[in-house]
Amino acid sequence: MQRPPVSEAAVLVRLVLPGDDPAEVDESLEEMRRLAWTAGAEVACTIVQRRAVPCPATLIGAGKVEQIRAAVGELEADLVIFDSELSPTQGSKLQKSLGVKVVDRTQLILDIFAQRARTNEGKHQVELAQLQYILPRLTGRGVEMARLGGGIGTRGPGEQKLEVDRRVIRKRIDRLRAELGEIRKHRQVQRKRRTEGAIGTVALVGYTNAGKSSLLNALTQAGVFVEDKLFATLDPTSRRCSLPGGGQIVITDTVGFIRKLPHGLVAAFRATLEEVNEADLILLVADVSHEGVDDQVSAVRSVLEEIDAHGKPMIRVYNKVDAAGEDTVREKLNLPGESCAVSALTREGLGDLLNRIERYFATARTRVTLRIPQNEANVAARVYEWGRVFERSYEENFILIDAELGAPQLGALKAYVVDDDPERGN
Ligand SMILES: Nc1nc2c(ncn2[C@@H]2O[C@H](COP(=O)(O)OP(=O)(O)OP(=O)(O)O)[C@@H](O)[C@H]2O)c(=O)[nH]1
Ligand SMILES: [Mg+2]
Repeated sequence: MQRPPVSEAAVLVRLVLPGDDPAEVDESLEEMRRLAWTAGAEVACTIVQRRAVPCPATLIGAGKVEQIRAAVGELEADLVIFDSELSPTQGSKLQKSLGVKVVDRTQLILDIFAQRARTNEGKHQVELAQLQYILPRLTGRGVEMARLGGGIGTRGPGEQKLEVDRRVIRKRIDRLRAELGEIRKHRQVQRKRRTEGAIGTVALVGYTNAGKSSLLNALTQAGVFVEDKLFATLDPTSRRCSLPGGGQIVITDTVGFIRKLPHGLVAAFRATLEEVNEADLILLVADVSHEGVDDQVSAVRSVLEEIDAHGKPMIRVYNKVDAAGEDTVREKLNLPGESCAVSALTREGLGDLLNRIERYFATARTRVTLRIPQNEANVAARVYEWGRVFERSYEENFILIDAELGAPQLGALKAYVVDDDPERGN
């Protein structure tokens, strides 16, 4: 993506509440500056307010609103960015009294996503998220719509027009959902084809800018777009990768996560994120050279929880070791759970990573023959769903299935196993 050429000047505002961790506040503000920059705005000044509770009407106090207004005038700022979620009324009140565009974190992220989307699927997902964001914020004044833009047409005042707008938007949302449903089905078919003959699938997930695409490129020569900006990747890319022992896996690069990722966005990106749900193994990629790496890992974990993928087998991959201190890397590797340190740039540690992946699939899957009574079709269906089937034959009233299964699934099907010979290989 080309960063938008017209640079807007922005004032960044943050409300700090008593429970907020100062380090987290600094990091979050720094991230907002990068998000703003990626979207095409330069933060000219940052204003922080400490308050015991948020002001219901405008989030920050009236005095602070005045101070921001003065700063906007002095700096000739085009917009004010809030490092907090604004309610619909707070947003419109602030916009009215400040006289310039007011955007919150969610809108900023949505704006970047809208600029980044290339494929039909990506564009549909972003539009769905935007419309879901706009719907509760529609007011008779129509200012809100104008500030988001996004192909829905210009707004006129009047309640009647508003109702029409709502209806049009709801219809469009239904339409997008239906189309995304179709895309999902198509994706499932593609996924099946893509993974044929592979011993497993691996998804790269992680904070935005952690180096997921760089890692995919380093492992597979995929030639995926890499950039030192946030959300370089929106659409998943899958590539085959050979393991040292000769087996092949399919690795998928996905959209990056960020803390406080808008909920609507996660829901809208369901088709894309299904690549993560469907993977056998997750590589949680983290930028170990980044100060806030632990917070970034927790943010990724919460998104994984949100999409119900947190229970999946996972290896933490600390990337960018070339740019990090040895002590930091050692400390991270000592944290509980399997982890390794790599550099997509210098290729350090990639061999170790591939060995770990190989070991996972070798220990995790066993090839067996199952003998299932023909009237227990649901059991046979489960084998297909859980494992990789090599052959199926019939013997009197039984179905014989030669398949490879993971340990937990094998446990559940133990009663049907007739031949357990891991030496047979794959
Ligand atoms: N020093 C160093 N930089 C790296 C390494 N891997 C990636 N980078 C840089 O980090 C930046 C982000 O890399 P990407 O691969 O685009 O990161 P990503 O996780 O795919 O990011 P999104 O798609 O935005 O979520 C780029 O500028 C890369 O050149 C590494 O091992 N070492
Ligand atoms: Mg990427």
